[in-house]
Amino acid sequence: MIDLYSAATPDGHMVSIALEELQLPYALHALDKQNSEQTVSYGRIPAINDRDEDNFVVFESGAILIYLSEKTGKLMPSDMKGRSKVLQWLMFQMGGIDAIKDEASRMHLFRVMDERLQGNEYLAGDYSIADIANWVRIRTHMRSGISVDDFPNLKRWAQAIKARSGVQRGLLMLPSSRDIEADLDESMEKFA
Ligand SMILES: N[C@@H](CCC(=O)N[C@@H](CS)C(=O)NCC(=O)O)C(=O)O
Repeated sequence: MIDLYSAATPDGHMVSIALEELQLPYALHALDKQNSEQTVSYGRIPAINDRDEDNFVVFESGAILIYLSEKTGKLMPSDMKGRSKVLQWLMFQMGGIDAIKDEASRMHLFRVMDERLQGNEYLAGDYSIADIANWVRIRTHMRSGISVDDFPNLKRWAQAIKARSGVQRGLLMLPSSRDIEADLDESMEKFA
């Protein structure tokens, strides 16, 4: 059993979605992101504690996704190049999409993803932790009214991931405020 310490933030949703997609049993400790002292790792969320591995604690959302993938042998291939591709797109989120500061860099990074998704169903081979990590961020960026018509492949990919039942379950585990969810849904519809 895994303890998940998390909140309704993109990084928090990333981990609840991965746990749902992997169908791993977990106990959710839903915390307030402003007041996350009850977590197991430096007062930060998301974090997990794997009770079956001598209470092994992992923090940082990207590291948690890699850990869960390696624990289950799913959502990331084990061959060197396949694994590298997933890690490249995971790091693309951590260092790029996650850190977008202005409109020009956002447009650039969306263009990179759109080109990648032209002729590729997912970012790195089969559906993987890289798709989950990028999707939670794209979802929140869509709230800010980007010109979506320029990114047809990104649109198709975002809709396909949204439709996954594991993704929906992962979001529902940590509901955002009603206003935010309605806003996100509306943006996602416009995006379609
Ligand atoms: N890079 C981290 C970001 C995590 C993060 O910023 N967590 C915030 C809430 S969204 C937090 O725990 N803040 C409390 C603190 O740092 O003391 C990840 O991806 O897990």
